[in-house]
Amino acid sequence: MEKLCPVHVVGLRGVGADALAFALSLAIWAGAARAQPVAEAEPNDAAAAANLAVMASGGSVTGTTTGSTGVNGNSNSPDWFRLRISATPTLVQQHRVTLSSSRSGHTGVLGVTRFGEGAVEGQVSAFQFTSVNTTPARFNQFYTFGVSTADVLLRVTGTAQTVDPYSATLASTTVTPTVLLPQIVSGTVTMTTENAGHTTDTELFLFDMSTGQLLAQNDNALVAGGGSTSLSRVVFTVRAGTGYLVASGPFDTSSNVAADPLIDAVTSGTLASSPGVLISSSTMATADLSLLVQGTWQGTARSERVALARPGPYGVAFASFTLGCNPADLAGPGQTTTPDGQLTADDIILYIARFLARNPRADLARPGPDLGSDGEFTADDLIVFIRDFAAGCPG
Ligand SMILES: [Ca+2]
Ligand SMILES: [Ca+2]
Ligand SMILES: [Ca+2]
Ligand SMILES: [Ca+2]
Repeated sequence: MEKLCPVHVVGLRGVGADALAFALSLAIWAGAARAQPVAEAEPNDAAAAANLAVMASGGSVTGTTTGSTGVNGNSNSPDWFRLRISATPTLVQQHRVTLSSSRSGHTGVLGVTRFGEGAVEGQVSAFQFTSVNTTPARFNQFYTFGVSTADVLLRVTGTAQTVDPYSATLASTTVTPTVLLPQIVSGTVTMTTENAGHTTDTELFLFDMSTGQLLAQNDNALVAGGGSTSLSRVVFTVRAGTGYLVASGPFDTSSNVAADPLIDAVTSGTLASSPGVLISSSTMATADLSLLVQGTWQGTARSERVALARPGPYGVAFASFTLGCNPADLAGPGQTTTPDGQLTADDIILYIARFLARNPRADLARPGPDLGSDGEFTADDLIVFIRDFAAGCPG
C-alpha cells in the first residue's frame, strides 16, 4: 500500500510560514488521499467475494497473486474486484484499467454472467482478457453512461513469477459521439448495419441520452423469409426532442439486458454486471461499424449512411441524435442545429437561413403545396413550414 509521506518545509520561519506549511501538507495529503489505491483483502478468489472498489479516474486497486487456481486466500489465488463507477449523466465515458507491476505477467479479465441455454444464474465467466499485444499492454476497457452508478467485475491472475504487487489503474475519458442530423422527422426509425458497406458481425445498442436507459439492442437481425444475418437492426419510435445515443460494436459486446427473441436470432449470450455499461471482448483493433439511419421525410423514404469505425481494441463507436416533432422543428436554443421538440423563433431563423442557402432540409413541398421535396425552394415550401410551425408540437 502506498505510504503517505510527511511534508517537511525547510527554511520557512514564523507563523505565516507555519500556516503555509500546514496548508501545503493538507493539500498534498488530500491529493495523496484521492489517489490512495484500494488494496485487495483476501479471500477474494471468486466473483461473489469480490472486493468493492469505488473508482474515479486515476484511482487504482492493488494486490499480489501468483496464479489463478488457489482458493481461500492463497497467494496463488485469483483476485476479484467490483469496480464501481460514478454516474455520468449525458456523458459517454471510456474507462481503461491498465495493469502494471515491477514484474509483469498478470492477466486482467472482465467478468460477465450469461443468459439463455446453458446459463447458470449468478455464475460469472471470463469475458474480456487483457492482451500483451495491445498498446499499452495488459489493459481492460469498458464504457459507462447514465444516471446510476455502474459496476464491473475485474479479476487479476498471475504466474509463478509475479511475486511483486500489481496495480490496476483506471483512466476515464469522455467520448464525444458522432452527432447525427438525419433528414428525418419523428416517427419510426430504423438503424441498421445491413447494407452499410461492410460485413462486420455487429451489435447495436440504443440508449436514451438523458436517462441512460437501454431502449433497444440487436445482435443478429432476423431477415424476411426466415433466417438471420450477423448484422444488426433496431427499429423504434422516436420521441421528439429526446436525445438518443446509438452504440455500434463488433460481436461480442455485452449490455446487462438479454436479447429479445422477437427481434434477435441470438438466444444465448453474455450480460454485463449492471445497467449503464457496455463491454466489448474483442481485441480486434479496427472494424467498419457503419450504419444506416432510415425513416421518412415529407412522406418519402430516406436512408442515410453514417460512417463509424472501431476505435481500437475493446472499442465501441458512438453516435447521438435528436429528431424534431415535425419538419418545422429544426433548431434548439440559440439556433443550434439540434431540434428540441419545441417550436420557437429559433426554428424560424434557422429555416429562413436554410431556405436562402437552398439546404435540402428546407425543401418541404412540391408544387401545390403538396408534401414532398422537389429540389426547389419556392413559396410552397414557406407555406408548408408556416403550416407545420402553426400546428405546433403534439402533446
Ligand atoms: Ca485472491
Ligand atoms: Ca451480430
Ligand atoms: Ca425547435
Ligand atoms: Ca420545394
